Amino acid sequence: MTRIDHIETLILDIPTIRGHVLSMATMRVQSAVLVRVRFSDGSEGLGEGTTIGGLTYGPESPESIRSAIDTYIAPALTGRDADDVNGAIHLMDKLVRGNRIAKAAVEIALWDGLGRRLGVPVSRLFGGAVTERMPVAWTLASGNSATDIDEALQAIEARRHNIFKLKIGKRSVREDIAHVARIKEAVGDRAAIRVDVNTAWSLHDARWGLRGLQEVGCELVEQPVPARDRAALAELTQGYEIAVMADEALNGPEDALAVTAGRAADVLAIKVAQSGGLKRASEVVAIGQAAGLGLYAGTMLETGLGTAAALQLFATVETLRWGTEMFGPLLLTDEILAEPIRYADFCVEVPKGTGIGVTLDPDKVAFYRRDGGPRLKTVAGE
Ligand code: MUC
Ligand code: MG
Repeated sequence: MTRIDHIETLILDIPTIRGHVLSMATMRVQSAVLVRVRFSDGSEGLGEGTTIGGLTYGPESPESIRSAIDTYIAPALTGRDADDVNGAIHLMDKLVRGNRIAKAAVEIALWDGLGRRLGVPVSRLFGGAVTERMPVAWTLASGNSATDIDEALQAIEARRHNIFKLKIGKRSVREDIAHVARIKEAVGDRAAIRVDVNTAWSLHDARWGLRGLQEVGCELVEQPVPARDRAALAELTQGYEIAVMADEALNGPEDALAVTAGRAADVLAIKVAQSGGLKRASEVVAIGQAAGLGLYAGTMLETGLGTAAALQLFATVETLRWGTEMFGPLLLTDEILAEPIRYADFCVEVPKGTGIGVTLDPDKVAFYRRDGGPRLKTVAGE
């Protein structure tokens, strides 16, 4: 029997190509937690658990993800059967409450190791890929309409993206609607425009906001109101034509069940990290499918590693009608994979190869690891 021998973690701090202005924080650095699992037969598995904007987005930080793994998860899993990924998932759920991103990072590394040992991609472990490429959105979040328009037009021209998610919620509703209108007017019918409010609006703001957004041709609004307020999400979903997508409200299958039962979204943004791993994300997919909701593959702005893992799962989903936002590596100033994920013709390509299908560039990992040099300053809540 192959056993789990050793689990190690590190944090990488990689600058972003520009300030990424969200309603709750401005990101200038992305901090990714990488996991390497070594197995008794000499094989290895890699995983990633990443969040956004320190603790401004959700309850886990890069530091808490790392310490949950080092202190609680790694000792519990060491010595266990390497191929028993389901057993590891159950044990993590039993021993560790919450901490979904930490669990996801380890679980991805276990699937990666299993795929490599079997000589198959992780998509095969989830029933097989139904596609090799998926539409990929880009997030316009420079904080400035003119810069966002330039970015959008360049992406359309390069045939890289024709779906844009605008980050709003930091300014007044009126200013945000004017910003969305300017961008929609500039791109016309060449691109779809969606927005993400990252929970910044009250229900009252959101009533005005959704009416304004649908009038200016925005097709979808993501998480306009706080995550816990499912009743407000339900009212908005049922009261407006514009599609309402749940993101922060969705932390795993239990939330997916509550959101669908409460008719509190038209679309589910499924994030591997937020769901608690590939398996739990696949359960969210199944609940969304059974409820007849729209499905969208969301990101936590992971590096190529976490992005590749997510692509392995989402490639197995026939009903990803709203596409993906698997663009994390493109927001970073540097590539940590030996072979980057490919983007072409408005799509992201699923990496080929065994496991999650990617390998790291060791020099880049050495360069960006936090404990190997001075910590880059993360700007949050600006
Ligand atoms: C989020 O809330 O969806 C995803 C894309 C992006 O730009 O930010 C993330 C977070
Ligand atoms: Mg979101």
